[in-house]
Amino acid sequence: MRVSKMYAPTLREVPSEAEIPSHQLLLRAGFMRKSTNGMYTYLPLAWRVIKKIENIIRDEMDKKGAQEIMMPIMQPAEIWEESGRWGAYGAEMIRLKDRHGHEYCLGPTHEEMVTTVVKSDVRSYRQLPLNLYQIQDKFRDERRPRFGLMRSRDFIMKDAYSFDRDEAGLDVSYQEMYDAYTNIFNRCGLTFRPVEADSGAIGGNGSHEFMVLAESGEAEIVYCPECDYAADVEKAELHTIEATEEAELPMEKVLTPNCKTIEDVCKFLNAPVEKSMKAVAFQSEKGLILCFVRGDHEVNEIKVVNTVGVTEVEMAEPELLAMAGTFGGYMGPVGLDPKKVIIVVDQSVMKMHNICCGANEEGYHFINVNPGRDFTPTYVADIRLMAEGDPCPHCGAPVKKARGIEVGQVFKLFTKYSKAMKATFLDENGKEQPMVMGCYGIGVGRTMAASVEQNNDKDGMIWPAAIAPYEVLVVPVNVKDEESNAKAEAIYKELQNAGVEVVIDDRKERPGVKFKDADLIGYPLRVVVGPKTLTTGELEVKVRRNGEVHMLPLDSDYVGTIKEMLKSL
Ligand code: 9G3
Repeated sequence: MRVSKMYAPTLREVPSEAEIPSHQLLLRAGFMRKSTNGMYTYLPLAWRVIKKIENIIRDEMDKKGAQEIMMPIMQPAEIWEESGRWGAYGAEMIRLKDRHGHEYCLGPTHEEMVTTVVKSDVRSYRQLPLNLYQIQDKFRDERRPRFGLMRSRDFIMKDAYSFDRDEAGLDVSYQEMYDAYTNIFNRCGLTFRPVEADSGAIGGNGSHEFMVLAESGEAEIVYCPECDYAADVEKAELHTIEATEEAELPMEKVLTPNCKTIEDVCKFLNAPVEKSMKAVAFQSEKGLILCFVRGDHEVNEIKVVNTVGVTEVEMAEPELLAMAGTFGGYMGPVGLDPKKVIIVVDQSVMKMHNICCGANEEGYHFINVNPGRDFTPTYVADIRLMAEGDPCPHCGAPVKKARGIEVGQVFKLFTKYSKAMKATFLDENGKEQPMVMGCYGIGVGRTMAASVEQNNDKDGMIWPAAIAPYEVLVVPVNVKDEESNAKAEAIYKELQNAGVEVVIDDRKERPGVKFKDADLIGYPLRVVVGPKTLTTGELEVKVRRNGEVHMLPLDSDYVGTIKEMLKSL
């Protein structure tokens, strides 16, 4: 490739909507362009990176015996009705009709499709286990697409689905994918951590997310500095906090003027915040949900969703609160009608005594509220968000928090889809059994973006050689100097013949301009050839990652040395 011919239109100014380094740099260095909100065209450099990531994925998947297929991107409504999910997703699923009026969606994921394929052809236990995967565009109509490829509407996903005879088989398939993912992200040169993840309504310890550690990550993870525990904060389980015994005092209503937060109330009443409880109100398809945690704790939305068994929750509108007989800022569980509101109380609150909380009336709180005596929850559960310093659920040491980008997820589905969609097989005894399934995803574009988040500096991107768009850039410093230019062209050809992915910057530009572009695009190695090269008899090879310069004699096996250097980059 010649830079004079390469389609990599660089930008001086990036749009202000690009908030994070990967979004900015991928636009600035001419890797991609926005097509419309949340959709991007991958230009040649990005597409080369994507293809390399895909081929690493293919290699590791194939090594585990998974087989690649390709399913249509448009999916008929019927199969989603069969699984019960046509109605479960709202506007995030984009729906369309064909000329005959038949309904479809653009595939947001392919559990229904793959289950439909497998159930019609797999009859016997002898045909299992089976793992099928594809690498394909998905579409989800995100409410707020942002961060470039991190949260786009159109995105490339590798999705794999395993089918086993029983749970023991699923455990094996799951572990194989877990190991394949570890190899894939290592080969992509990422610093990552597999963490325990929320497995939603299915429950069990059936999900891990692969998190690339980065400041800009949208996910929050907790990890233990003393043992190997690590979890998505959405999943992190907390033990009940036991309270010391205490005599129950009579409940009283007190005036608490101008107290907006629980901290204000506690200050006003001169009470410790650990003896108070605060409320968060959500609305859902099952109606209003009021959640109560200790005053200094936070509510974990995902745990609430799982406890109540709803698909999602949103912050409740004030009108809803009024209808349920409460008032924002003064919400409490005492005197609420369980027919009008679902009351979810954190397990640790149930151990507390003589609590201070809202009285469902503007300007008033109750003191000396006692669970059981003064109110009855609809659900008692762990609904607390783990905070830094909370005890590790494995060893008790204080946990730490970090941010991460979720690039992969492995997930045990068990028989959720096979039962709903009647994907069964005949076991050794001729008995019909539902297949036991797993699903495994990798965000391919997101993996590229995550690599940029982890590998950049003020001058641009720094690609690990395994996924770099090209490995080496040859820079003739003065294309008008015939002799040295001819030498640069010869070295370019030599590297090309040796199988190195090489680019020559043949433009009539000043060296400074060429070096700036080289740093921006982030070629792992830059080889400079100028008149000086011929007089000293040495090539200058610069490593993008650490700025190290190596002088390689022209009469040495410099091609071999360059290939060797690339192996460690
Ligand atoms: C939908 C819409 C959005 C969705 C889904 C369905 C997320 C949906 C979860 C998954 C799980 C796995 C295959 C590979 C591994 C992960 N958002 N999920 O099912 F209709 Cl609109 O996609 N899928």
